[in-house]
Amino acid sequence: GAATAQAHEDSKGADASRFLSQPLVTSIYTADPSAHVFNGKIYVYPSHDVPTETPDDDLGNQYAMHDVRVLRMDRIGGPVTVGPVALDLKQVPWASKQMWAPDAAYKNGTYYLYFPARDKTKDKNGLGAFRIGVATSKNPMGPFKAEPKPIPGSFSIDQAVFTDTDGKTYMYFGGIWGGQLQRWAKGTYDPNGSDTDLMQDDKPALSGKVVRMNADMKSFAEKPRDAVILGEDGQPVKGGDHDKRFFEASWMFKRGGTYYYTYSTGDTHFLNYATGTSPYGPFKFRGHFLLPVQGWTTHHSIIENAGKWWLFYADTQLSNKNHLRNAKVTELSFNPDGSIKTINPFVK
Ligand code: FUB
Repeated sequence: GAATAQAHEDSKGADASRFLSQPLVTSIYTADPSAHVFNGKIYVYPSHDVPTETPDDDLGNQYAMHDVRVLRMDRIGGPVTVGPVALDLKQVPWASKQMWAPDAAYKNGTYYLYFPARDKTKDKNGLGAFRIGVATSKNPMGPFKAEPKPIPGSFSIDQAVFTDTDGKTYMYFGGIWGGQLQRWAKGTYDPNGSDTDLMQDDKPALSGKVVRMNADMKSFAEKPRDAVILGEDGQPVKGGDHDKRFFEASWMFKRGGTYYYTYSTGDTHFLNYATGTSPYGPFKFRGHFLLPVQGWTTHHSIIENAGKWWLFYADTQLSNKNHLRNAKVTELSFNPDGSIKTINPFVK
């Protein structure tokens, strides 16, 4: 509406010429863009960032999103349509606040929207536990109708749903610090647990999670497993290795027979990739593919379209504020050995 259309004018943006690519849209703030090709069109399911007085903290309380709006384009580089509200937090019976990074999937005539939000419990900080919800629609732009409860057995944030070439669907999810993954290290939720990580720098880092979905696309077929990332020494990456270890923002894609597990390193602001021969991993660490953007968070998706590979990502060009981000897209290229050419989000 008019209020959000004006939002970016309240803040001073950065010099546009410094950036490799420009925002997909400027009428609303968008982040964590999950892109998909449905029926030949490109749909992006981003977080819809909103202004807030809440100051920045390590829990991410400044990310106060309360609805989802979908972006659509006929081709990359073409005009982008901003959809109406596709799902509002108020329509989700179990959720209290912070509707974060969404994703979507299609199966048998139905579109599925997945999203994390805090439930109505209270932890030591007076905040809910993150859970993952699902909502359905016959239209990729919504409106979506939410299930009354979160996905049973789901927790933490940043789910990404991947359907393999054999038709099996997997959800990758999790995030440490504000995403609470560390509070699930023993299998159940500790509402008094750490606000950051396990604080065991020389032990294996916390892993993101991977779980196969049932055919209903609304439930897990098994207990979530660890998506383990192995370093050059063949051992799981250590908790203290902040340039390599998983923080949040899982995204899986398959190229040839190789599974690319991609993720953010959070406090060191890299997008990394690790590859394997199974959707469950383990995944060998390969490197960074996006250097730090302007802004604290970095969260992306990768798709193939019109014979090329594309990286959707976000920065804070329009606002210069961590919680008011703008999604972007740029081409992603591979070397003959399958490694990804590292992208610098700034003009050299
Ligand atoms: O957008 C809110 C949170 O910040 C996301 O869930 C994380 O990936 C980070 O971008």
